[in-house]
Amino acid sequence: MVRRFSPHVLRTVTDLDGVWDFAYLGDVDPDDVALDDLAFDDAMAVPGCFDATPAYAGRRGLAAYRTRVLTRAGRQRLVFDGVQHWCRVYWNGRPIRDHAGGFTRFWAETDAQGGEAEITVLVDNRFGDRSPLHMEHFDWYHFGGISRGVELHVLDGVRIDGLEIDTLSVAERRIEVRIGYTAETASAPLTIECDGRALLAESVDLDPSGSITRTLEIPWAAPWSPADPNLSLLTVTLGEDDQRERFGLREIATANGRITVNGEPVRLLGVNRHELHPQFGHTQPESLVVADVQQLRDLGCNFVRGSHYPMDPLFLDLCDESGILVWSESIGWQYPVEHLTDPAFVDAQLAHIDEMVAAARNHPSIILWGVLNECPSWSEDGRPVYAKLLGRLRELDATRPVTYASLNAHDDQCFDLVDVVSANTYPGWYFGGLADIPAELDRIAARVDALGHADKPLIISEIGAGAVPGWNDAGGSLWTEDYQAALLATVIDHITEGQDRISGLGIWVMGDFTTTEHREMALKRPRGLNDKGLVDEYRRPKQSYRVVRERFRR
Ligand code: ADA
Repeated sequence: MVRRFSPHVLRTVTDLDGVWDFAYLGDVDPDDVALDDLAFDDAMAVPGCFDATPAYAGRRGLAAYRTRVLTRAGRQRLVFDGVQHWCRVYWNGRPIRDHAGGFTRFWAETDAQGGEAEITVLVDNRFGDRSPLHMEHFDWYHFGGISRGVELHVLDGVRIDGLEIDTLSVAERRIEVRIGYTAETASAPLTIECDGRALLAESVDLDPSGSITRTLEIPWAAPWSPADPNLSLLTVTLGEDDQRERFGLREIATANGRITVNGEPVRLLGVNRHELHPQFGHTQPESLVVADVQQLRDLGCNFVRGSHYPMDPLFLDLCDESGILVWSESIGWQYPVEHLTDPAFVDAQLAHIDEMVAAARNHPSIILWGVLNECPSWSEDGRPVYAKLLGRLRELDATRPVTYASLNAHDDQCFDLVDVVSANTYPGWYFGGLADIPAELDRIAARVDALGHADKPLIISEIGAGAVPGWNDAGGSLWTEDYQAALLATVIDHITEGQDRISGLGIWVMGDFTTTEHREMALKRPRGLNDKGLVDEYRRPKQSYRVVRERFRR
């Protein structure tokens, strides 16, 4: 797992990224698999998506990955940063964890003697009950595999399970630190250091599992802001275990229709970003992440929406360093009402939200949590699910506003449930022409205000047009780069110069990306790609890139 700091110095951590043994099993029930009978006749990169490789392109089925590791005796914690999209993890042939839902960190644990151990992971990229969060008709291709990094952590009697750092007051440089742990001893020494300075050293009494909370002051630390993204590094040791987290002192709030960072209103200008690539699927090689952040900065974006699932930890690290503000969203795309009212789906969403927040909450760049992109927020049956998921986000993290991207702001029934109202709309593309864009944006703003939400920030969370790279004609018709550039110029000009109510813009979308195999969707997507990108799928700029860059930088 590549990060911009080392989360552990004392803990024994083995990086398991590399090339693992691989077997594609196809349409097989994981409960019927006998590991001893498997013929591992191939090899696969970890992290990687098997169906993004030529040999398994387009396949949906079960696959097996296997590796071996030399370990010492102790509690073995296998940490996965994301597996697409259902998996069963085995330690020396014994199943130790099932997990559903990609894009989030989870771990599988067991006690073991030292020596060589065999790790096997069955990975399933099919749609169905095992993975209620994934549906075929989404507008992106769900690649399968161990798509993010894997590590083996070996732990002893006291282990740190989580470290949360919240800013209590920027003015007073005060933070709250919460340490989640599991312990086999009744007490242990605790130390906390920040930026190399000792803050605390004491002995703490421990329960078998629990949490320790301390309020601390870091008077030397400069606040984090988009213009000046100062970061601090906090180190906790508890017994023999340690954990380090990077964070920034900053407060996010909403006031007078704007999001504020440390009390300063910001207008969000940015793009939506998918983590997809024709050759790597959902896997994000470091060079790709670095290139994406370079382009966001070059465009002059101060904002990115992670559409429509939690982003790679390295991407978030680089946003922390660049001062780019992030909307972090749990997985979702136009789930029908029947899905939302299924208790198994709601449980899976809640577990996924818990994992998203646990993995990402210390990133100062994240200013907004989101759920359920374009789901039935217009329906009576959908509303309780919105209330439940948004409520869970608030319970987990009271320091950030919550939102969701509405499919149709004109009949939405859930805007009262959020801190920030967000609307997706495609004037000039799915309806109307270029001339209709200002009126549609104004109409959305007027409805939100008329509902009594004039004090809430309003983000146009998606707007855009398809452009086949290199395609132009004399008439500037739909699908040309000319038309896309003209549409985005009209949008940005209206938001930045025409009216002041809209507090944020997320252009759909940063880069072209592979769409689903679902026929109905694929027939609307030339080249099998959603091509509303400012850059193509290999990050080559279209005309719109220059038009947006010029305006965002103004
Ligand atoms: C929706 C959706 C996006 C994408 C977009 C489009 O707004 O949220 O994921 O599918 O439409 O390109 O039509």
